[in-house]
Amino acid sequence: MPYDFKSIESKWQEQWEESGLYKAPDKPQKKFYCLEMFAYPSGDIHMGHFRNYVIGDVLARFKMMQGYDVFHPFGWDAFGLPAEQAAIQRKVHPRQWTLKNIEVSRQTLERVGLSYDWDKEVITCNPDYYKWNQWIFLKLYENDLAYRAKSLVNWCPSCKTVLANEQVEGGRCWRCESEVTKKELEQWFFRITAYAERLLADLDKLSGWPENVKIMQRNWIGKSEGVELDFTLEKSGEKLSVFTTRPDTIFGVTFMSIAPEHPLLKNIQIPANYRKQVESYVERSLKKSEIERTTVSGEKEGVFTGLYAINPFSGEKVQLWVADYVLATYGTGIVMGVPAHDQRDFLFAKKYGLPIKVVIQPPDQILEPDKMEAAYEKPGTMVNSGVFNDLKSEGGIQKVIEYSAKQGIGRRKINYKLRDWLVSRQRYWGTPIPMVHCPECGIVPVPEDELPVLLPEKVKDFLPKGRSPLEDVPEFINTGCPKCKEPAKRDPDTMDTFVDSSWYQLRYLDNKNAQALCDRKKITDWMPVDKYIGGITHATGHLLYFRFFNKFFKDIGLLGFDEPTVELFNHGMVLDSKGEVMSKSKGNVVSPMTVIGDYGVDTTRIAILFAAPPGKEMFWSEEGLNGATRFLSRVFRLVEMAGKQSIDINQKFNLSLLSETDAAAYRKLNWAIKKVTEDIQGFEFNTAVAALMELLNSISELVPGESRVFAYCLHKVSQLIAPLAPHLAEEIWQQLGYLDSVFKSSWPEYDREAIKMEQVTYAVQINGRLRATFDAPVNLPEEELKKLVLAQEKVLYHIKEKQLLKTIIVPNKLVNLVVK
Ligand code: ANZ
Ligand code: ZN
Repeated sequence: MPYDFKSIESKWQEQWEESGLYKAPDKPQKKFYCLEMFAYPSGDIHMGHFRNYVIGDVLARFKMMQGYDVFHPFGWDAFGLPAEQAAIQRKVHPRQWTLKNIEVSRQTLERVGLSYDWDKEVITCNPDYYKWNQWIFLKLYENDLAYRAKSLVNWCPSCKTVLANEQVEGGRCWRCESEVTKKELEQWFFRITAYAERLLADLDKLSGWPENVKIMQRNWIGKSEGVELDFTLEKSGEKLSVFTTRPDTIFGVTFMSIAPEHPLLKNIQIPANYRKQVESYVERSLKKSEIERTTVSGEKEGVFTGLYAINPFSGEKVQLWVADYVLATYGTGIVMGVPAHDQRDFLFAKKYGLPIKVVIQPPDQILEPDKMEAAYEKPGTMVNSGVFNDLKSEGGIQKVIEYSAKQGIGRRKINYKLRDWLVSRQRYWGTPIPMVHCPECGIVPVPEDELPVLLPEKVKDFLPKGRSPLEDVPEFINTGCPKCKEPAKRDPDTMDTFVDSSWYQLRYLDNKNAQALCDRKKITDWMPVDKYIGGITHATGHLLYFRFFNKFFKDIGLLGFDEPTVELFNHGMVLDSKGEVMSKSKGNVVSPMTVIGDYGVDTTRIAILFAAPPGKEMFWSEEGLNGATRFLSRVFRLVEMAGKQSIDINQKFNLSLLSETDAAAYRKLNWAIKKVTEDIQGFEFNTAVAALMELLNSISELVPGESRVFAYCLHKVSQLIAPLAPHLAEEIWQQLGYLDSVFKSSWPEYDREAIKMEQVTYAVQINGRLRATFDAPVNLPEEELKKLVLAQEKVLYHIKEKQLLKTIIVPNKLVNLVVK
């Protein structure tokens, strides 16, 4: 390296900090809110984080130079399991562990010169932050959007702990491998389902979101339009409602299935000789995970209850089964089984020898139940369906629904797959739930002016036991009822950490406000977020909660827009050179800090940015670092050659007055300006770097003393490279004679005249005959010309299904194709 990157880096980092380069004005003229997903303070910043932050940093600096007032904050998602685990293993308090990690990580991020305004930092485990979680909780409660309900949780009887779904492996506890059971617990929920329709409909407004994320959210919300139809239990007459999207198959019902955990099962009289079987089946299925139960390919199991149900349309009597492919939490928890037209029902019927009755006839074949190898699930014509015969499925569905409504045996129904958000956790390290349980008054919210409810520092034991450790802290748990003032108990649970991350973008704006979550004016000035950058893993969890909270805030008048972020960008993963995920266990982790120590921040940035477009996965290689080193050294040397000379960087050159090499370099420069601008805008940073590398080649051909554009080009290069390699850019900018920061200079604009290309008309001959003509820029490189030829419709027509043997090009005149 021809320059000492260490001293350059620290020099500029200090200067930037001192001059307040990253401070956003209180009142922006032209705002740009650049947000990266905040970090879990685990103590080490790995290559994936680093890449994500660099992507955001490039954008923030670019926008600064484009004249935006950029708001670019950072913070810490500081509550959650790992801190607790560290506390249990290492006997340090979660707060101490967390705050120390934050300290170390913040220093790391400062050391790599990221453009964050640290004055706006948020730390979610601090009372001045989580107070507002509690405030939001109260508001949700006020609006009937926070409620308590019993819910089945995974329970390990030997660890005596609640397990998350991911902690259950094949029905066993991940830690002790004993069989997991289900336990009913009173839990807090947020009624996100009340927003299902808006969360779905507003996806259409998110033009700046990746299509795949929107599809994932759409599927997760899972809107399904159908009807509830009432069957009745034979003898007792008990109502058995089913939800179906295919009422046109009502005459094909040959059995019914009820979910094992359905409350009705406890109330209905199962004949004595069936009871044992049913009970043991129910117990077995409760151990399975939802995924095991619902995969289409999985074995469908069930047990007959000995009871029969009556089809309200045909009057037919069918068997009632308990089957665990039916989920208690979807629809009514009861399904009408139509084996001929539903694949799961088909497999079930085959397994247990239940009848198959065809009621939908396809247009092109006659279905025979005995010969069917799979259900026919597509629409068709209704048959064996009484008065509905000969209707097409679509019309039939409507007719059956109308008929059922008229008869009072059914009603139109829209269901969503989306479930309410279970937010209570029986853990220590989280936001206390601001509720009091009073023996007299029941559940009483803590008054707003008593917030925050502080998380007690001292707890006997952090080890989770399926009940919150806070239950064992008398000073915390015992309190007075806010209503009747008599002794009462605080809610012992803490909130899911996804609550913390659902609104942090607002707190950044006003992180010291003690009166409000965020000043309304600041929200109006800065929100919504202009670009949100983060991993695809958050497509349905975090990003859905984030949108839900924004809509709720709108409803309570905190803000005035529907969506928290206009544009979303998912960065790719960082893999090792063999394409494997970096992980401690594989021993292939490359620490960004080591690399930065050896090569410098800018070189590391360029290596990362050049290796792949930000949205794609990136393979880490040392080779990339060497390439980046050569590139930056070259920039530095050329600037040294240019020396200090004052130049009007806003001037334009007249191409016809320049020498041939100067004109070529000037053209190249303006192409590069156009390309770098568009590529940064379009998150194609790798090709932006490539364009600069090409530009350097052209500049290198100039003779500094003779060329009229040599120095001019380098002034522009310093600006163009600034978002990508900020320290070097600032250094050479100063060497070129500027006193103020390069980030205060305005982003270069290209000279339209210089990139105008003369067009020429090519003739295309195919096997010697003129077949087409087309226009192309003069002197187009051969490769691009070939692509252009093969995109011509007439050419395609003449060579289709033939083999292209040879392409002969006469520049700016003729393309000759030989095909066979
Ligand atoms: C009868 C039927 C016949 C069905 C047919 C389909 C095809 P979506 O689109 O996902 O909403 N179903 C209803 N509740 C269920 C539950 N709790 N657990 C498992 N399956 C359930 O699917 C709706 C369909 O899923 C419903 O329509 C029902 O099966 C099943 F030829 O009813 B159908
Ligand atoms: Zn009370």
